[in-house]
Amino acid sequence: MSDAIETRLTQLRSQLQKAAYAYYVLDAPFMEDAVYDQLYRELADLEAQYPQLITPDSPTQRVGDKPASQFTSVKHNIPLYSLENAFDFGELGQWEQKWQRALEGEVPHHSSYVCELKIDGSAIALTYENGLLVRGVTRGDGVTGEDITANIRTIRTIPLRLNLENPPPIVEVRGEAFLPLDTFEKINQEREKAGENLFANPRNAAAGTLRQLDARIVADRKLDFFAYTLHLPETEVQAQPMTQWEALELLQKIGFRVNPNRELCSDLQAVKTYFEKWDDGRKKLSYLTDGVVVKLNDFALQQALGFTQKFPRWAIALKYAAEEAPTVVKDIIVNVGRTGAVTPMAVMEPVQLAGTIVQRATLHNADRIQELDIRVGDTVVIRKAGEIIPEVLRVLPDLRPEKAIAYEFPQHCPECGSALVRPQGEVVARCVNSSCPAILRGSLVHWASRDALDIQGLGEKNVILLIDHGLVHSIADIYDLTVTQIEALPRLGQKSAEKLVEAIASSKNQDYARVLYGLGIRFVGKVNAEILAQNFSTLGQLQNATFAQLQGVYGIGEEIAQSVVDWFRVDGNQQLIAKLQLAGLNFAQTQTVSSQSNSHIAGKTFVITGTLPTLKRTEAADKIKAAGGKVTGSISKNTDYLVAGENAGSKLEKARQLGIQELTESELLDLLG
Ligand code: 1X8
Repeated sequence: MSDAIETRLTQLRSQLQKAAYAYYVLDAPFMEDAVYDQLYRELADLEAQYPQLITPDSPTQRVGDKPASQFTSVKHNIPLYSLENAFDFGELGQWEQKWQRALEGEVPHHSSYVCELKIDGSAIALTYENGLLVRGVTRGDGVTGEDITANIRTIRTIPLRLNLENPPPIVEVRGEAFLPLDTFEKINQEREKAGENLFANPRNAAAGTLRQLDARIVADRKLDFFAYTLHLPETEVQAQPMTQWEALELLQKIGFRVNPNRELCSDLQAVKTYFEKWDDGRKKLSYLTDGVVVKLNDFALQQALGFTQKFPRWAIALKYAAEEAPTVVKDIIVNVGRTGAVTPMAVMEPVQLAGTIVQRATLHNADRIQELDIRVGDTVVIRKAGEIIPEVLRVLPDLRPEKAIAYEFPQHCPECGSALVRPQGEVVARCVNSSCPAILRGSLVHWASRDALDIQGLGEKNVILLIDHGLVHSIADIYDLTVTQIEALPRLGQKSAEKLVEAIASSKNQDYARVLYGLGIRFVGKVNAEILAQNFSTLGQLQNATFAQLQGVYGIGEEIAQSVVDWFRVDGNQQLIAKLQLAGLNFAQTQTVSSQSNSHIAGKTFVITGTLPTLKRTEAADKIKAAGGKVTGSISKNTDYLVAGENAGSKLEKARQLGIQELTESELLDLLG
């Protein structure tokens, strides 16, 4: 009787184990969920009836039922080393030279490299005795970790029994436990609802989960695991893999999930290709990675090289530039822009982020500050996405110093002291004093910027010098500057003064659309300035245009039309125009365009989207306009051509729906002749 039951129990366990391996590790399930559940229930029922027959590797034994009161410290049999980091290919090359020099005169010292993604999780060491999982330990300080066996057992991709015929007495497997991104988000959503502190990132969430005393909570959290190191006893001569590549294959065979995105690379060039390929590819993965682990494939060479005090000499982590980083807020300041808009900024301890050192991040506006409840002294997580200014993503309240006081948004402009205005329903506070030095500074920097009047040498530093020394009180004043005045300023010699005066003078030749853009009228960006210049060919016409006339222009909406009308109503702006006109700036559309016009392009409307292979979008637009074409920002039925580069998104889709002709950059260049 008991024999038949034991046989059935063994069968059930083995079937369920195989099914779970196929499901979790191979990602190739062969058993219906319902069938699995039914077999599982049969096993659980039998075990309830015959508790003396329960084995520790039974699938029912993943979740223990009693929370632990604390974890016990365990010394690792073999220390868990960390990896040396390389932040660029130069450092990777130095590492190669170093290990090759260390092996000079020894065994043949060529080896291929194994590249594996570096998982952003928690390192774990697993011990199997006679094939059974007996212990799971955190990395700790590398020498001593904590026994978290009960929690480890809840991870479905960690086998409780090795899939090996005659398992060696002891096997150690190492790898990375992590939380999949979707699980991380779900956990944080639930924590938010429950009013609990949020985890800063999936790595913290994984580490926090592994140290949960109640394994039932851990089981709910759906941790996962990738194995990457296998230690067999030295006596296991036949079974011993010779390379890292073989070790990974063996790990997978005996029941572990091994990251599939590994590659054998014959040299550093191939490593570089792998690294670059995965810089994009990793963004589509369901877990976070922060680099590539490069290891010498040949175990004989690994052994010959050994370890330094801290690292293996035969492996290195080539890190991707971080896009999120924690840092400490030293101060909260506000910046007054050229429109008078007041933007709060966090000044932080400098931190490496996406390849640059960052010490300021935008806080957007007063509402956002209140939402974050950010305070001086807080530890925050900042993020940089693309070229956008870094922003503060969240505050880590557990790390807040006791004395931190809530931030109060200023009531007065920090530059001129006048009261800030925040109209009802708007999020932005503004300084409305038109002679505020901050507004003049911002306006002049914009006037001189590349897409506006493009005045070389008139960047923010020199603009501040000119204003602080009382040489400039309005944009128009720069046209009266003399070499003598400028060379008297600190840090500006005769040569640069002459150059600057020359650059200012030649800005008078810039076309009318650039002048319009340079005026900094709200909502009149580059594209709208072009449209306005084309439809109102002198500044006089534009100034006299009614709201209805403006709004009647294709591409000019209500908001823009109103903003233009409002701008011309301001006395100060009228004075500015008068002075600029006197200085000789271009206030009319020049007609040279038609003399160079190209019959394929002239009068046609273009939209440019995505990344072009050689030209910047602004360069392509300049070429089209020089040939008499029009460039607008959005697709409509009036669009003639869409010039599409890489990563063209919704515009391409819309153009296809409307049947608009698409051009590649080279087709555009052909049309341009
Ligand atoms: C750490 C990690 C390693 C690997 C992946 N992710 C990690 N976080 C790997 O080798 N595939 S190796 C490692 C270590 O040795 N400290």
